[in-house]
Amino acid sequence: MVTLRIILGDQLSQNISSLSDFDSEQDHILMAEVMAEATYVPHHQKKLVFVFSAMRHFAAQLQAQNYQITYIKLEDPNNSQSLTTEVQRWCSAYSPSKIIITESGEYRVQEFIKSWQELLHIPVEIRADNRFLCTLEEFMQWADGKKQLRMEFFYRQMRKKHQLLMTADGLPEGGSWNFDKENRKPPKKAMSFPNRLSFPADPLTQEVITMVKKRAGNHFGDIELFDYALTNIQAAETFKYFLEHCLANFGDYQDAMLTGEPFLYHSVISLYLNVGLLDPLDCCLKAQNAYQQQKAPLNAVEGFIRQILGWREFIRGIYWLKMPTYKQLNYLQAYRALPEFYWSAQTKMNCLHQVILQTRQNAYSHHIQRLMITGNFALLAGLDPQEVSNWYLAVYADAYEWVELPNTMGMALYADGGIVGSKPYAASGKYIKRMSNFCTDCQYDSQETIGEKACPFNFLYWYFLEKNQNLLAGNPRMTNIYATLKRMDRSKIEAIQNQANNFLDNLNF
Ligand code: FAD
Ligand code: DLZ
Ligand code: SF4
Repeated sequence: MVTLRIILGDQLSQNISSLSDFDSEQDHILMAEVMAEATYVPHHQKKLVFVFSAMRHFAAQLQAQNYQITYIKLEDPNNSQSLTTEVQRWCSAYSPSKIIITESGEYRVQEFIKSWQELLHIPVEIRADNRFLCTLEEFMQWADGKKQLRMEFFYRQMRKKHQLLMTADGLPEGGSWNFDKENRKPPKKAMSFPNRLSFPADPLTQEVITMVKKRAGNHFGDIELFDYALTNIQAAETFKYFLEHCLANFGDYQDAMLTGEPFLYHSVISLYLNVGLLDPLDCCLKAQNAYQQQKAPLNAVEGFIRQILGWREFIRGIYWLKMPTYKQLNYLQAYRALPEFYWSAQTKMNCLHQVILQTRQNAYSHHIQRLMITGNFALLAGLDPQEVSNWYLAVYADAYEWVELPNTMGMALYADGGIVGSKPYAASGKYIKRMSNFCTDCQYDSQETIGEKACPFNFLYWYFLEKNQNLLAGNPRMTNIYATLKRMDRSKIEAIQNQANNFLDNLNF
């Protein structure tokens, strides 16, 4: 009797739990490209090319090793365009005795997978996703009974569990768990960055590009110049290049932002990690090795490992701990519609213009651009968290709800009231001026708070603090800033409010 193994578009790893005991005599794999997954948010065209082409490359790799596999292309005439009905169609034709699948990364998908057993009258075994460094049970146990969940303490536990950057005495390498204060340097005047590896589209990818243009050509994003890695081998080459050419400077300039330099020293591997083309533990071990061989300093290596071992795992744990209600949270009662310029990039605010332009070109922007430019603006302007979340889910090649949602709702918008972060990441134009060169070419003046040339981040910053003081002033981490607001002249506050209201009423003009 046949066992059907299902592989989803972000499960492209041969070591995944659903394939662990594959029996080449009996078992069969099903993979399906479906419009339902391509359009539940209007994914960036490059993201669609990446997912579909990586799926096809993975299927070809399995076929070359004689795995029995059915691969449904988006344009197959019988494709019903939904995952559930494609599984149903295969089961009606071949009557498998059992279905095996690895749990989905998204609550939405996991819910319909759970319905299959009853719907299809076939046993469905849903296996834990073995591509993470912390199991969900382990995270739930860690979180149980804690008043506050803080990434830093979770991260220390993960460091000990995986023996990463630990001395033989069980202490953190270099005497400290976290070297963040040595990172976060502003960009220097003349900086040069290593070129990136480029993988020009092969015929298989060309076919996918043509298909995506036809089926989703109205979605956001440039499709031309697609050159992301599409196989585990190419992704490993990309990561090796990062280790050799970027890691040493990663820590220092992690938060810097520059016009025309979307990648700086970042790894640009999240899209590969999230679909299974790279393994997170392997990446951490290789980064540790670079430190041990004195190829990169501790602040860079610890900072990099913390992102993967700490933040990535913590964020996933929060998602599964708090869903489905997490998605509805709106602690700051923010209801303003997402302005049109998040799609068009047409705004006089140069920082937003540059970041949205890079997003349109690459389906990528680095963490501080997501957090302190597009996210910070959305926070200060009171944009609706669900609209903002859907935007982030659509525009980035690495976006899947398990990782996108807590980053957006929690870290960027404080819509969860402090589950992910201890205070809102609100900042004025002065921060952006210090960490980037965006302000040099802006029509606004980052030093001005009121008046025609005033930087919107400046007046929106104070407007935001004033508007939300009932919810935020009691936060001990915000005592100083509220003390400054309290000392501010009432007439200045009123001028700021007028300017902010006028600006927000005209966001789309
Ligand atoms: P690097 O800066 O080189 O970092 C290395 C790796 O660490 C990343 O590849 C990523 O896997 C991991 N990492 C770093 N920060 C985080 C974080 N906060 N959460 C989870 N993993 C992290 N990341 C996604 O993978 N998918 C998303 O949909 C996503 N949405 C985000 C939305 C917002 C509003 C914000 C503020 C952050 C979001 N992030 C998301 C986290 C982070 O911005 C990206 O992981 C990172 O920019 C990817 O670029 P990189 O691979 O060059 O990362
Ligand atoms: C993101 C995505 C897209 C665009 N298309 C497909 C698809 O056609 N078939 C598929 O199996 N998976 C796709 N995916 C990934 C799923 O949406 C993904 O499994 C969920 O987002 C869970 O993380
Ligand atoms: Fe952005 Fe203000 Fe700087 Fe302009 S002046 S780039 S709006 S921070």
